Amino acid sequence: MLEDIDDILKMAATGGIVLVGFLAVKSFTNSIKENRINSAYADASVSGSTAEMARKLKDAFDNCDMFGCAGTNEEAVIRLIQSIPNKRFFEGMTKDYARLTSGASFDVDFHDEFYSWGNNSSDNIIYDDLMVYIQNLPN
Ligand SMILES: [Ca+2]
Repeated sequence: MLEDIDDILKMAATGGIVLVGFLAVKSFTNSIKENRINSAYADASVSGSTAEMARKLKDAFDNCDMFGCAGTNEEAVIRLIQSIPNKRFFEGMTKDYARLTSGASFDVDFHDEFYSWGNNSSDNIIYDDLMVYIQNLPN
């Protein structure tokens, strides 16, 4: 009986250590994630950078101001995509987009922003046109 209690205590102690270890690792990775996002935001303040483009596209997707969030700012998205000079810049932008959003995919978000209201809408045509534009970017 005493041995059983001893085992239970040992198990509880081991569980506690595992939990503390887990929480320590979690808080460590969270702080790394925060630092990454903060440095991405610092990069996004550099005019003409891929990070700035990523932030502007994210802002246009969300289209929020102090009064709330309106629907996607399609005109801004079109203008921004059409100002991307080449594939290399686009790829850098998608990496920065992930850094700014804790790992969200630009491609998935971009698709969702324009395809969320069902098929056959004019939004889909805008998306398809912009995808053609992106695919035809020079390297
Ligand atoms: Ca939106």
